[in-house]
Amino acid sequence: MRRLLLSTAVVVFTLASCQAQKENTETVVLGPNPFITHLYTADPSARVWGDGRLYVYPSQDIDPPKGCDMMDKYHVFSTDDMVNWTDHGQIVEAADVPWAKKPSLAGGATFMWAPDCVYKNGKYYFYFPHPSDDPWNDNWKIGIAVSDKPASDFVVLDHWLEGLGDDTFAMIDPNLFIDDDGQTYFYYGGGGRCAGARLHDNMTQLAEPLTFMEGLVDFHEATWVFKRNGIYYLTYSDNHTENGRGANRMKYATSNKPLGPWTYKGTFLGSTSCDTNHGSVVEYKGQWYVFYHSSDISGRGNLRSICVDKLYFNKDGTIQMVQQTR
Ligand code: FUB
Repeated sequence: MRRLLLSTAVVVFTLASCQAQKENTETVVLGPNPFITHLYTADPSARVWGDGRLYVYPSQDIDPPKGCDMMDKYHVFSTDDMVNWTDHGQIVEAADVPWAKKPSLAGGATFMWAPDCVYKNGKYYFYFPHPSDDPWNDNWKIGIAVSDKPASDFVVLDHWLEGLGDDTFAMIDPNLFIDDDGQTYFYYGGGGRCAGARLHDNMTQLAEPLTFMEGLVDFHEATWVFKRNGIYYLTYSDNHTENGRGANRMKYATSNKPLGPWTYKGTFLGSTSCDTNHGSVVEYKGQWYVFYHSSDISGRGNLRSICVDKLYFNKDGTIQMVQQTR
């Protein structure tokens, strides 16, 4: 009898929490896009940490822009309701990077492009790409800043991520993925190339040489890896153009292993008002979201603003086309 009562209680509790999750999913009404309007932000990497908040780590386009040369001064934003966002302020800037050969970079360019952040061993690791020398596009390195907190007190390490190898052409858009067994993977994606490798548990060295990802179609940049129901997903931006200008879309591929080979699945986010596209995918409070950027505020490709929309999966795990809202 006691066991029956207990299992009844478990069923009731489970039903109640399912219901709560369903209600929560259905009642979230997102605010207007772009959702950060006081700064120009791009390349949003969204993460959910143990404090129950969702954090976004984007890059910042500095006005006036000079291509993407003058990007700098990473800020962190967070929310607990997907509507009200806190700007936690700046965490890292180019001037903090001890190994950057700044004077040699054309026109003092700061080149702080798309970052990512992960939590491991009690610390937050913030990874960012930055050129270490001229010619800048052949000499990208991945910098690391570490903190005990998700949105402040980051200290840039005096060395870049070790083990990247000699070929660092277009080594931009770092992305980190931690699998269920605790193994961390590092990926980058730029210049039409996407590579990945296991990361050492110290989070500052690759544990093996980078290998290029197989099976991606029309890959341009902006790698993002996540796992859902045992399926690994790799999302990226393509090379699509329209009317003679960039109009990149987000595509994805799936695998049963974190380093592929990958099976191409298609486009899930169409072009925005921006030449580039760069997104991240995350589940928060029972709802999946895609973060990306547009030029809806500025009308200029190098002054971008971050956006978020709901993401839906079909029963077979494929991703539905995102309805971009404004
Ligand atoms: O923001 C600079 C670069 O533009 C990023 O690294 C790319 O993904 C593209 O968004």
